[in-house]
Amino acid sequence: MLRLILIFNIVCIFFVASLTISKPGPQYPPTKGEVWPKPQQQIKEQTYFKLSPSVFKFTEKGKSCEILTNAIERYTAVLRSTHHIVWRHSKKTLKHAETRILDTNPDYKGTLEELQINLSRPCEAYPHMDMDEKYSLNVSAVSSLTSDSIWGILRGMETFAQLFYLSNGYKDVLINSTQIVDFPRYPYRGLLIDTSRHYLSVANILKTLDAMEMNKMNVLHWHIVDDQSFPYQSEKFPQLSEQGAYDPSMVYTKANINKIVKYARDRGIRVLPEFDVPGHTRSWGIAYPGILTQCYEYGKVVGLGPMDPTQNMTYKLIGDLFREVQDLFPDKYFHLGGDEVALNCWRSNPDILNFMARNNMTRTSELHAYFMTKVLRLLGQKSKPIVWQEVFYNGVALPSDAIIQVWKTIGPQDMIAALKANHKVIYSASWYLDYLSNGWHKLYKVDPRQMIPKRYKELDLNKILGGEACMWGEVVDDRNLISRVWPRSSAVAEKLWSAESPRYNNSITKELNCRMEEHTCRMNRRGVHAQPPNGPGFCVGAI
Ligand code: CP6
Repeated sequence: MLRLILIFNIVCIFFVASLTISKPGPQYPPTKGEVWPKPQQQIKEQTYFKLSPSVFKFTEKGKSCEILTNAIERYTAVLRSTHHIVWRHSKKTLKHAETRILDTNPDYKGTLEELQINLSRPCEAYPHMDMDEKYSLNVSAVSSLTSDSIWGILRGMETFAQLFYLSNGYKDVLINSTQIVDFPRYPYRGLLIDTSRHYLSVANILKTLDAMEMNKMNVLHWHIVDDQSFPYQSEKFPQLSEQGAYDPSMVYTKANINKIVKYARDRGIRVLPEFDVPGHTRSWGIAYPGILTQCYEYGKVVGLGPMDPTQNMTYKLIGDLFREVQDLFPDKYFHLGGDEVALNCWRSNPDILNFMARNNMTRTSELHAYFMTKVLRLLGQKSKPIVWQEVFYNGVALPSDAIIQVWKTIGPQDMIAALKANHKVIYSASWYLDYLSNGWHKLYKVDPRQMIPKRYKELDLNKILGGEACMWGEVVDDRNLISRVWPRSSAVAEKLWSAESPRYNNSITKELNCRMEEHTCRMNRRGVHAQPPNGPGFCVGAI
């Protein structure tokens, strides 16, 4: 009898559950004109304006520069294309509970004529670690965007574009009266791309930068070469890519890189180059086998491993190559990699063991430290180093301004260790996009500073500069890059920009889902083919 009741209960639960989830229409209707990532402070009123793209203009009231004129051109096009959705749908009737807002509505305040842009200080040439991204935006009868910095203006223009929403069955583009003061929670909000495991076209990298701009991310970490291919075309060492690239067409020329760096700069995005040494360098060894270590098994050479730290030629090539790269990438930081070094290959090589003995080293981790110390010196004054966490753990004497990138532990331990040693850190362990099980909610539950237990009062949490979503390229090429990265990286972007988020509950989750639904559709309308975030739904006007 008890069993029967239990079965009856289970059947009932299933029945009720299936009744509640099978409503027609989208499960999470998109919000209207909500900004992603959410601004720090915002007041939104009921009153609203209509966009008429033939009337509306951005006007420059303060300082100006090429970055600003380019941004005005770009966002004018965004507003026009939003408006094009209107005429594409102007013959359709209202659907899915759309309400009609009439011009006679007392909340209607007419058409929006202009946005005044008040930049109070001259533009900087390139974005940088300490860039000021704060802005104030006021949408009213006289609308204005104010910032001390061109980077703040760029962030504010993106916000402004996102405040518009389609209404009246896609027949109108509206914007509510709004006051926003906004600034980032973390200064470093990065995305890693890997162009060695699969080549990514320049066009696709530019598309990625468009998407980053829409999410207020500010660092493209370009893991440009690795074991599998060497697509960087060097002027000093052309054989590296002639022999190490997958195909002669799959290279990045100096002109390609200049274009990417400038495109990024125009969007307030830094391009951080990574040349990962001494591991992950197998492709360098096609043209220059002498710089790699011969690995031994049972007294025989079985292949090539990490760079050979005992050869002067290794450092000569690295030094000359890095100087060239430093001239090409204006960023103050340079990522040296230093992860996953096959120390057992070093240990297998009699010449290396000999070198270690001569230099009083007993462990291969000391050799790793020796190598990194020499490479750090090769960087000179021109760049500051970023390294993967192993470099720190293997005991390299890192300069105080070096940054440690944590990738191994989901928990806070590795960050705590680096902070205790007074280093700055970037966190990425929880934000690997390779794992398809990392859905956007899982990524959204992470906040690097919040992870540090309160008892570590002595740690300076401002030394956690931010984090990075990592899109390693083993199973990612031009065909699936964008939809794998977006909108999952948008979750990371909001955690790194917006104020600390409240604990999850049903209403917060629903609001989050609806905002994410709108943001994903917005990216698709602007040509970024992000995948659907929440299951069943629809997006009108995607291109
Ligand atoms: N390539 C390089 C990789 C990874 C790392 N470095 C990596 C390791 C583990 C996972 C994903 C990526 N593919 N050069 C480690 C930083 Cl799960």
